[in-house]
Parts: sequence; structure tokens; C-alpha cells
Amino acid sequence: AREHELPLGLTYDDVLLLPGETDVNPSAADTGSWVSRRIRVAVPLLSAAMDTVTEGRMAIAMARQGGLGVLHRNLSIEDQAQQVDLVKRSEAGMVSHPVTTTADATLGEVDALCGRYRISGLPVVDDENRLIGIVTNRDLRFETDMDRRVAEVMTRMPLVTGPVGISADDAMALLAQHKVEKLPLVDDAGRLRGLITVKDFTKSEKYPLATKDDAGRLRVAAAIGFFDDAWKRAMALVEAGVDAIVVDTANGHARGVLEMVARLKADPVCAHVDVIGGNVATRAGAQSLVEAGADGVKVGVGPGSICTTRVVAGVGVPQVSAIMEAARACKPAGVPVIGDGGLQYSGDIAKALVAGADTVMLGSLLAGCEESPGDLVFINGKQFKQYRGMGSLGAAQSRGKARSYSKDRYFQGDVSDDKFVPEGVEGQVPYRGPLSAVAYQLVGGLRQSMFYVGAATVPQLQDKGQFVRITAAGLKESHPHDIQMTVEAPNYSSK
Ligand code: RVP
Repeated sequence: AREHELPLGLTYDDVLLLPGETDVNPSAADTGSWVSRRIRVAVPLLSAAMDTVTEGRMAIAMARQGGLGVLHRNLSIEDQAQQVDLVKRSEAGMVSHPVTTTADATLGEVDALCGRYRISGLPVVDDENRLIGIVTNRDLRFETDMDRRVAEVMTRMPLVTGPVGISADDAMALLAQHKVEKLPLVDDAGRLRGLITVKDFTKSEKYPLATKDDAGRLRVAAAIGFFDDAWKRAMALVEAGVDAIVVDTANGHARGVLEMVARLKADPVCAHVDVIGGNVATRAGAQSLVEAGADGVKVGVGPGSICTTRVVAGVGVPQVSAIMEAARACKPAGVPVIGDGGLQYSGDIAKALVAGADTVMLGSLLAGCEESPGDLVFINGKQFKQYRGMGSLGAAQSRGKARSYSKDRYFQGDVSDDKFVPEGVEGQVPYRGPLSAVAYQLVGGLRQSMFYVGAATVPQLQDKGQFVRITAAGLKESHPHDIQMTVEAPNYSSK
């Protein structure tokens, strides 16, 4: 290409949003948006499919806050499907397939199940799924012999139960009247058909924005590749009840990725699951995914805080331009855009939306949360959590002798570790406390953006928002300057 024809690539730090006439109240701004054709979120934030960001616990927390978690795929198919299951069972108006136990199980087994699913008790069923009793924390509390059988301690029928299809109000009334915490739902034959718990009612009051499916269960997405056993993985995730599958690679404009998207879309098994493809950074890349049938397009080649693709391969597009280009293909087709990676501050969320994204995906901003995988480390009295790229050597080696699913994200298949070419690094981020507090600041920043721009909804923000390009001096002026910062704000820290 000749020099004068070269397009310009801009990123978050190159632009600001113009303030506009407004009567929008920040707290009343509606931040609702679309992740994919059929998945709506109240808060336009996704947690990254990375092994230091999103496992079951983070996915539950994200959905409760009104966003969506994308479970990473650097683990076995069974483990990933189990994480989907964990989210889908975690909280709902009603649990339609409650975790159960049997009369001859040991108390130790019950205890392990309760711990794994973070629940306080289990209905006991016979081999035809007929309800015969219930075993709860209270039955276990004073037990020392964990080899005892459930049959010896459970509360037997008759129990307080409800009919299938009972209304929320009637269920609550029954729970209150009998002072019990769990209401098993049974059909005429006495078979267990569901479970309603007091805890779920309190949670739905506590998390009014939660992202839920039609049955009231929390939503969750999960990443797959396109190679080897990816299809098997997809089927296991669908079986476990996943809401969206993300064909998650470093180059979504590759034939194998497009074929995987098309194949998933064509399979009736996936009829109720949205398929998201990525990542791309050009209009043509986005167009190919749209043509393959993707319900959502994920954008970002190289913007990630831990990503070295742009220096290792010399490839990428600064993220604001990448989103703008991808949106030119996606918008006319009605396919939502996810702006993935490169966000450092809450202000970058509104910039991404104005560029044409419908939601954003966050890695480094969430890796420091309580709910992200990994332990806290103390360094000089400060607390940190590990954060690493999925293309880092650490992520590639993490399965030990088993297969690393991280390598094929970078199209390097099953090479040995010493032949792997990393496109990411390993590091750490400051500990940030629970996701609820972090999300509050991020969404709060977005609400302020909407107020300044004069946008009451995300579509209005996308429509009315206008960029001004800034210089290095402008960027310097944007950050605190010419002072010595003595106290860090919850939403600002110096680098
Ligand atoms: P960030 O939020 O800037 O930390 O970026 C997170 C994103 O970076 C991820 O969602 C993913 O698209 C990308 N990523 C993950 N691993 C790597 C890598 O090793 N290069 N990049």
C-alpha cells in the first residue's frame, strides 16, 4: 500500500467524547444492551474467557450484576461443562433440576455436593426420582460420623411440598406458613420436578438486574475452539445448558473458525443457543462472521493488556478503529458487537459503545476481583492477583502433561511447550475486592458518560456520541497532572 492510502488506527487514549446538551440523570440512564441476537443484559459488561478471570464463581457474580461471564476453555470438557452446570443451578426463581441425593449416600457425599454447589441441603429421591425426604445443614451440623447414611438422618416424607407450576407468591406463603426454607415441587406421581428456596427469593430481590433465561436461571456463556475435540466440547456445553457459545480464537477470520460458527448455527441441537464468533478487527473479518451466521461478533486483535500479538506478529488494529470497522458490517445485519480488550478505565466503556460496540469484554479490569480464579499474593504489604494472557507460556503449560487448549487459540495446535510461540505475558493486578464494588464503579462511570453526552439509553449513546481526537498533550491533561497523588480513588489508580 502507498503511504498516502494508509488508514489511521485510533484507540481509546486517542479520543474523547464531546459533552452535549443533556437532561439525563445519571442514575436513571438505561445501560441495557445486547450481547448477541437473543441475549440482553442490563449492564453491557462481559468477563473475559481467561483462566485468571472467568470460572463458575465469576460467571455467577457477573450474571447477578446484570452482565455475563464467558467461561474459559483451558480445562477439560467435563470441567467446563460442570462450571456451566454450577451457574445454571446457582440461583433461580425455581431450580428445575435440583441437585439430589439418595437414601444410601453417605453424609460425607452430601457435604461434598453442598460445598461444590454452595447449597444448604438436598432433596432425597429413590431410583425413580420420587421424593422420599430432605437432608439439610441442620441434619449434618452435629454429626461426627460422616460415613453414616442419609436414610438415618434425613427428614422423611410427609414434607411440605408444592405442585408443579405454583406461583412465586403461593410458594413464598407456604414457606412462611411452615417456617421452612426449601419447597420441593412434586407431580401427581410424587416425582421431584423442582425446588424453590427462600434464599432464591432473597437473591432475586438483591440482584434485580440479574441476567436470566426464560426459566429464571442465571445466564452463562462459554468458550470453545474450532479444532480437534471442539465440537464435542460444544455439545457438552449445550447439554449442560449454556446460553451462548463463543468460538474464541485470536483470528476469527480463519476458515476453521467460520466453519465452526456455521456448523453450530446449522445444528438443531444449538437452536436455543447463541453463537458468537471472534476475534476480528476489520470490516471484512466481521462480514465473514456475519455471513457464517454468527449471533454476535467479538472484536479485538492485539488490544489486550497482556497481549503481545502486535509486537510478536506485527498484526492488529487499534481498538476504537477496529470496533468502528467491524460495526460497519455488523450493524446493518443486526448483529451485536462485543469490544474485547484494551479497556483501562470506565470511560473506555462509553468510547467503545460510541465506536459501535454493544457490549465490552474485560480482562485486566476484573482479574483483581475476589471472584476471579487464583489466590491473593502479598507483595510489600499490598495484595495482588495473578493475571495472564491465554497466549502466554504459563497458560499454554497449565495442563501439565495434558493437552493445553490455550495453544489452539493461537492456531498452534498441539505443539510441545518449547516450540510454542507465545502471544501473551503473565503478570498481576492489584486486588480489587468483590465484583459488585468493581462493577458499580464501571457502570457508574458509564452512567456519567451518558449524562455528559445526553443519552438516556445505549442506542442513544451510540447515536449521539461524537469523538474528538486528542494529542499526547491532551492525554496528559486528561489524567491527574502536576500534582502528587496522595490518595487513589476506587476508580482511578496511577500506572
Ligand atoms: P484486557 O481487558 O485488556 O486485559 O484484555 C482482555 C482480552 O485480551 C481477552 O478478552 C482476550 O481477547 C485477549 N487475550 C487473552 N489472552 C491474550 C493473550 O495471551 N494474547 N489476549
